[in-house]
Amino acid sequence: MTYLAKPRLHHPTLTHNKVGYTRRDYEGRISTLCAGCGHDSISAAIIQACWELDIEPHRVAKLSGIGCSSKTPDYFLGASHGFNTVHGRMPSVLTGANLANRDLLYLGVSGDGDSASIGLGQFANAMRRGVRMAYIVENNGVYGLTKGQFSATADRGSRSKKGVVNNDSPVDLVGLALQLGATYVARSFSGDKEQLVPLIKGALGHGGAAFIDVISPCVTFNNHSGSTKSYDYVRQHNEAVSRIDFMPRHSEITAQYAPGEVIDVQQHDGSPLRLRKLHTDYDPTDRYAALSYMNAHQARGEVVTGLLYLDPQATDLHLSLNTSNTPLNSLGPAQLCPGSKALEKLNASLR
Ligand SMILES: Cc1ncc(C[n+]2csc(CCOP(=O)(O)OP(=O)(O)O)c2C)c(N)n1
Ligand code: SF4
Ligand SMILES: [Mg+2]
Repeated sequence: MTYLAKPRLHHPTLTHNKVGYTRRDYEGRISTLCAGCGHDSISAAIIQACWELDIEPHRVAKLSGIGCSSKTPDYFLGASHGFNTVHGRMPSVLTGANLANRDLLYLGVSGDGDSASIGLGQFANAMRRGVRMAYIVENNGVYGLTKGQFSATADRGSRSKKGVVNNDSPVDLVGLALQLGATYVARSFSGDKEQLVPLIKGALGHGGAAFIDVISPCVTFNNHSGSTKSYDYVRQHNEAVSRIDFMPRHSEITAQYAPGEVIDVQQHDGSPLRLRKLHTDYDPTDRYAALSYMNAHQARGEVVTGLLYLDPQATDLHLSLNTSNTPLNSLGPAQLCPGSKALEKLNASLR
């Protein structure tokens, strides 16, 4: 069932993007997730973002762990590189792949169990090191694949489908990403494609560690009253602090907004990004103010969404390690193994 291929035929009049692909070319196999699962909406948003950005599918590497969320890379970007790793281990495999080939765009897809429970250490270190990637957590507050146990992101006081109350404090991945040094941090909702698509585009164009926590309801195990990750709860408590407009590379920003409400930034890939502040008291360029704003609103039961923090001067792991500009997988034997004389010289410089 997991491997249902989609028919390749499609309508000949489908619009092509600048690199000659239709939206269908960014799809994958037919999803086997439950009908209505939030994760499928996130896959649709990723497809839309990559098509609109004119990304050639072979330039993307999509990596995931284990879970319903981690199955989703099979359902989008069927022509891209993919690696379904071990539970909680996606970040280290992504880091290794990124170091070997810096020319690809890295998309990490994970679940709240995958990243906040078993993979918390891996998540933390990838953020801390500034690995250049768009890291998306499809957060439903439960282990969907193993039938609905509370995950580490379940809010204290929230109830399981059978009525059991969660007494543990939640891990807030957005708060952690902010503290650990991620340079693009956002929260969104799978039911808000208008907000999510530009956030994914911004993350793909970012020059460092970009993290998006997407609340993505599990319709089978965590969509009842008493859950804080249900469609109804998030719709009623969603407090968007910002919207972003993401323009294709080299395009001119023409829209006008009230002064003081807008921040224009040039992303790593040259695409202009316009951040519209919806709350005047919110400062998305101040990491610590963002953190305390989030905590204050969270205490009131609000789900703060939007681009929460952005550092346009972001740097990444390659810069801090001073790696070669040529991807390591493209270096020839002479460069990789320059011989004993070069080794002696290097050793002498370290004495
Ligand atoms: C090492 C290891 N431990 C436990 C499991 C069992 N397991 C598979 S998926 C999963 C949780 C998935 O939860 P999450 O990441 O939130 O994804 P979701 O299914 O909710 O999208 C667990 C515990 C496993 N596959 N491997
Ligand atoms: S069990 Fe939950 S997370 Fe898994 S596919 Fe079904 S609705 Fe989605
Ligand atoms: Mg989950």
